[in-house]
Amino acid sequence: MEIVALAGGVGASKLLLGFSREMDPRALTVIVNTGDDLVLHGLAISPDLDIVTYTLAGAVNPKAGWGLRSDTFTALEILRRYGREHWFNLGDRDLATHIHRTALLRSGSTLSEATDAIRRAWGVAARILPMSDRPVPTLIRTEIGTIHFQEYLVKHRTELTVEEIIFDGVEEARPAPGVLEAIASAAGIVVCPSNPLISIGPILALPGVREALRNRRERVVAVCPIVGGKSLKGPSDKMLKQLRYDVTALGVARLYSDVVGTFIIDVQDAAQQQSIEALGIQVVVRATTMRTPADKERLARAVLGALHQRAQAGAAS
Ligand code: FO1
Repeated sequence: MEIVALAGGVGASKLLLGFSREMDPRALTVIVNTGDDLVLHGLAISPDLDIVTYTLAGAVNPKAGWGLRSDTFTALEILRRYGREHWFNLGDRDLATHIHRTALLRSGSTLSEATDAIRRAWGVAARILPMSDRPVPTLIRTEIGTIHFQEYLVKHRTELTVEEIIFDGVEEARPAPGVLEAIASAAGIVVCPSNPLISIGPILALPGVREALRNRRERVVAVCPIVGGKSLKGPSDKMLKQLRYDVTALGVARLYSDVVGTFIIDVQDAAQQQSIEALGIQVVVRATTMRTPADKERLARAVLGALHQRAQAGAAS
């Protein structure tokens, strides 16, 4: 069964690791947010693509969820000495990936091609697609002005107030080759438990993606990233609140109601089941926090189970 997953970074990659153990990873295509991408020190950095690749390769720093295991930060120290920006923690080993990606892009490769070369070098069997080959930086309007998402997240540690989220240039961008085709042909589509506003939001904002998902709504299963009114990972809760969305599973379900047929919510939020079902979404209640490898595999099995069920219902009707 060919599965497509829409993914951000750390939260998504935990579930993806579960999938890679519970199914043939060659049947998995991951469409990754690139709104977080930035250029620093002349290097093209794609945090979410790297988080997904390193995680599936078993090479991610397990504590942070980003960067490489056992990395050191000597180059960053020297960049600091030179008076260069050093708020974004680029590890020495991780730098090799950014140098390689930048060189490939400079010699004419697309981001899709560079991403494929990197995941092959790490021996990752799943297909990893950037959402677009064109940069679509996510900008955050705050009280100090409009800044790049990474500046909001890392430099300002999410302490500024989010007034607006801008996907810069998204109207002119196109989904990367294979993105719409993968959505159209997959047996099942998973929306990972990533930030709905700044991880899944940029993918959905690309011309044609939302419509492609709407056409497959019955086969789309999302895992809720909000549990008990809090983010599983990152600033989703804070951002939802500041932009006046409900910080609940129901609030996220409303954002996804046109594209998602099944929503997996946590046992803590079971009381919201009926209100979510009233949106025309089927609800599955499970333990969704992923701390251990067993948690990741259990949730992956639950998602695959829901997808199988929808595929069978589709075949029967
Ligand atoms: N996240 C941080 O919170 N602080 C960092 O200094 C940081 C550095 C970094 C370097 C490379 C990389 O691939 C990711 C990095 N991240 C860092 C994580 C990343 O910025 C975010 O988690 C994602 O963009 C959100 O999905």
